[in-house]
Formats: sequence, structure tokens, C-alpha cells
Amino acid sequence: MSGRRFSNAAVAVRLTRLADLLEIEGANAFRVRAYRAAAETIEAHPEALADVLARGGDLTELKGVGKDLAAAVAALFEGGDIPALLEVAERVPAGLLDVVRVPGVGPKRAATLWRELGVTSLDDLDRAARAGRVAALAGFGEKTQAKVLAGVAQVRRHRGRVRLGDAEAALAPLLKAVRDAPGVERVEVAGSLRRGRATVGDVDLLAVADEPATAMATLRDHPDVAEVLGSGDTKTSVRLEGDLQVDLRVVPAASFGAAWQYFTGSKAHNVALRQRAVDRGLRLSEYGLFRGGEGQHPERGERLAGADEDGVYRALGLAWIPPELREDRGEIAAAAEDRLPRLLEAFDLHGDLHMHSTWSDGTAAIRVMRAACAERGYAYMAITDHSQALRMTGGLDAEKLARQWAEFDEIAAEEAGRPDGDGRPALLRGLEVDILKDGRLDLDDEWLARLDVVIVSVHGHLDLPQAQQTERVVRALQHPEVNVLAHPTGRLLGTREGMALDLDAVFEAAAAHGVAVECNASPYRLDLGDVELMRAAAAGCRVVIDTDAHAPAGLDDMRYGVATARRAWLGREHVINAWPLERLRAFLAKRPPAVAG
Ligand code: DGT
Ligand code: CA
Ligand code: CA
Ligand code: ZN
Repeated sequence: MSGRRFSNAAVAVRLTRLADLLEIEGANAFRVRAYRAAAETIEAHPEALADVLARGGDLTELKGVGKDLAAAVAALFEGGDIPALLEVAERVPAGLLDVVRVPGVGPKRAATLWRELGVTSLDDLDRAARAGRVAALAGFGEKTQAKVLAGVAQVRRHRGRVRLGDAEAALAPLLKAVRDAPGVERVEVAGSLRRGRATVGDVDLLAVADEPATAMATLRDHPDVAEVLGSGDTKTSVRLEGDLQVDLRVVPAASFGAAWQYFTGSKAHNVALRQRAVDRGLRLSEYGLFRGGEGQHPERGERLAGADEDGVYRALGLAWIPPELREDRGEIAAAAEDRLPRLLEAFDLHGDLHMHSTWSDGTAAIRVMRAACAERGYAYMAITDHSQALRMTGGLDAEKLARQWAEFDEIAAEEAGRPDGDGRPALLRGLEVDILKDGRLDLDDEWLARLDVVIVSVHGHLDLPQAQQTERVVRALQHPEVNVLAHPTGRLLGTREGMALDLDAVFEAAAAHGVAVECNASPYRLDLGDVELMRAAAAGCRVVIDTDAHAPAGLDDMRYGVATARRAWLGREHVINAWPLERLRAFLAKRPPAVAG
């Protein structure tokens, strides 16, 4: 291997781009699918392809990777790019990759827009739609044109922001490399990533190092780096494959805490904190907290704090504030009065109440999901496959549900015969029941009554007018068997805005009827988000944090839900899956908990 060492993620990004461009060009659908499938396999492959090739391994042993694909990947490592990608990029303008991302467009329509109207960028599409030329195209019409216009604005709004989970995954190898570099004492994450925001603009890293130059070089030369945006003695900025920007700063140990505080933000929190310092005759900056001194130097006067973050807050008369709360939403006053909430921790959660199995669109059998939940130390779990209305997922009707329960019984019988049976999570019978267009539920009452957990959610008709959508959801919440409203807004981060919904009315109904609102922990959703969760809790709603896992690995998304709940100031009391099984059962049965003692 003579060329660059691409990470698996970087290889996958290129294969996906290739698939997108080919699809716009109208290439054979089978070929397009093959590239997409290979991208998925490679991204999930535990060993770096670079290592596989270096030890003379055979890439065709990967599922979905044939001879041609293996050759394309080998060419990437040797020559720095995939020949087929270079070829198609000559023919299809790169701007169309933004156009396909517009909701309601997709590769086929992008091809039409390109061919008929010469659209090759978001700006072109915006202009064409405003001029009414999109509506005039066959198969488009006024409605699609309006959707496209809204979609362009949405893509622009999200451009440059990366989902929390994607940022974490992209960052992990770099973080490790810089941490392991010689002379590097400490590296920490700051910025919106540390605050657990659903999406991040860029990643901010802070380091203490004896040899800053080595830290800088380690980041600059990392194989995942696509472009070095700037690099000096103590700061380096790079852009990764897949477009995430990472900034690394090396700071002196004496001011590390102040710098960590400053670069964690948020900006609004910093402004309020700095004002508190000024009110006390002090100066707060990324260099430390100072008193007095002549001149302009930022480190003049007496240093009151700076080496650690806790000391900075303490010197300002505050308790240390968890990063998730640093949004200037009342956290400084709460810290001053020592009434910061005890926030939810990952270890508080005793179970996951929303996951899918092969009975609908999950990829793992119930027994596999069960073992994965046991591994995570859960006390309970619910299998909640889709109901029949979602036909393409293999959704369950009553007859299929009865067969699923027979499998539950088999599992219970198997486990009863095993010595470790007691340590397993309780297996709750659930279903993710579709809310039909008129607010009725996609399963008969007698069957709903037999379930331990009834989750309801909207999957179709997401574009109803607000009044009708709200009435639909509220009607579902009024059903006496319903326990959880899943992914309440239906948003998909970066690709789909939430439904038009009067959330205050929804929260009021949920609180009144004993229905928990979900914080769907999938990094593609994080629905409800932090602000909505806060409103829900204020309205008296209970919350459940669920992964909606469709495979065992999905269960690990829980941490994103926990971060989101923390940003909403939630603690154990608010979250039903932080409760012991008996209390949870009482909530699900909609009866008051038994009085203890
Ligand atoms: P992002 O990257 O858009 O997701 O959000 P942040 O919060 O990571 O913002 P970023 O990367 O622009 O800056 C990192 C932190 O540095 C920010 O949270 C607070 C601090 N900071 C940046 N600019 C300013 C500023 O003008 N004033 C103050 N007080 N702090 C700032
Ligand atoms: Ca940032
Ligand atoms: Ca930054
Ligand atoms: Zn689900």
C-alpha cells in the first residue's frame, strides 16, 4: 500500500457518494444498491480495511463486497480515489448531492430537475421553484413545489451541522490518537459536543501538552483528515472526511480549567458568567479568573482560579454546573442558590421500553435482543414491534401477536430451566401501535388490554394541518390502554422537521391520561428534544427514554437520550424507566402505586 490510510468511515462516505451520483445519472439500480450495501458493511466492519489490506487479507470476504468493489477500494488506498467515482463526478455536478437531500426530491426527481431545468445546486433549485418552473414539470405540481421550497430552506439551515452520534463516531479515532501522542498529558472535549447538543457545528478539543508541536502534528497527519484548515503553534483546525470540522487547542495547565469552561460554552452561558465576575470586580476569560492589575495583558493581576473548572465556578460563588445545563436557562441562579437539580445518570435507567425484533423490521430475534438487554444489566425490557398498518415492516395483527406471545412463553420456559434465570430482565409484552389518520388505534381494544406496554406513534399522514394533527394525537392519548407516545414530533434531524402539532395540548392530554412522552434516543431523532422535554415536564408529563433499537447495537443509543434529558433538567423522578419494576408496572396499569411499608 503506497497511498493514504483511509478509515472505514471515509471509504463508506465515498461509496455512498458514488451511489448517489450514479443514481442521479440513472445507472442500473442493482449496481447502485450494491454500492450502498457495501458502504454499510464497511462502515460497520470492526477491523480497519487498511489493516485488512496490509496483512494481505481479501476484501471479498466481507458481505456484499464482490471483486469489482474490492478492486475499487484497493484503488482508493493505492491511488487516493475510486476511479468510478472520478468518472461519474466528471459527468454529474457535485451540487446535485445537496439537491437530492431536499425532502421530496430524491435521485429521480433531481435527475429530472437537472435535465429539464438545468438545476445543479440548491441555489438553482431555489430560483427555479420561486419562478414557478418546478410546478410546471410533469409529476411535480404546486404542492411539490411548495414542499421543495420549504425543503431547500431546511437543508440550508442544517448544512454544516452534524448529528451528535455521527460527531462522536468520527471523533473517536482522532481523540485516541491525540491522547496517545507523546508529550500529551490531557485531552478533553469542549463545545456543544460536551454539552450534549443534538447536532454540533464543529468539535472543540482542548489539550495540555509538554510538546504542543507533536499534538498539532498528530491531528494534522491523521488519516481521517481531509483538509488542514489551519495549523499554528497551539491551535490546529482540520476538516474530516464527511465534513466535520475539529479544532484542537493546547493551553497551559494553569489555565486549563478556565479554557475548558470558556470553550465549553455556551456563548450565552459565558456572557452571563462573565457578567457575574464583573459584578464582583473580577475578570473572567479563557486564561483564568483575575483580580486587579495594571495594563491590558489578559493575565494581569492576581489569579484567583484557572487550573480547574470547579475552581472557576467556586471562586464566583457557584456550584459546578453540569455542561448540559450551560445554556443560560436559569442554571447560574440555581447554582448560586445551591438548588441545581440532581440530573439523570445513565446508570439510573433500569430498562428499555421500545425496541423491535425480526417479528417486524428489527434485524435480531427476540432472544438476541433479550441477551443484549441482559448484558446491559437491565431489570426489564419491552419488545415493541410495529402494528399491522405498517405493512412494509411486517407489522403485527392480533393473530401474529398471539404467535409472538407463544414465543415469549417458550423463552420463559427455557429460562425457567436455567440457573441464571433470576438475573434476566423481566420481558414485557409491548407493541408500537400506529395512530391511524383519525386518531383510532391500529389494534382492537381487547388485544390492547392484554399488552403490558402500549406505545402509540404516528408514521403516516405527517402533513395534516396542525388542528387536525393535534386532535388525532390527543384522541389516541385518551384511549385508556395507552402508556407511551413515541417520537412525538416525528422529526428526523437534518432531514425532516417535526409535524405541525400543538405540543402544549398534547402534553396536557398526556399528563391527564397518565401517558409518558418519549425521548427517543436514536441520534437520528432525539425526539422529544431538550426544549420540548422541559415543557413536557413542566406540564406534569412523565418521560420515558427509549432507544427504539432495531438491532442490539441500537441499545447503546441510550446515552444520547440521557444527554438530552439532562439538558432538559430531568432527574430520576421524571423518567419512568428509571423506576423499579413494581413502580413502573403501577404506572403502566394506570393505578396508584402500592403504599410502601
Ligand atoms: P457549535 O459548534 O455551533 O455546535 O456550538 P459551540 O457552542 O461548540 O460553539 P463554538 O464552536 O462556536 O465555540 C465553542 C465555545 O467557545 C462556545 O460554546 C463558547 C465559546 N465562544 C465562542 N465564541 C464566543 C464569544 O464570542 N463569546 C464568548 N463569551 N464565548 C465564545
Ligand atoms: Ca463547536
Ligand atoms: Ca469551534
Ligand atoms: Zn419503534
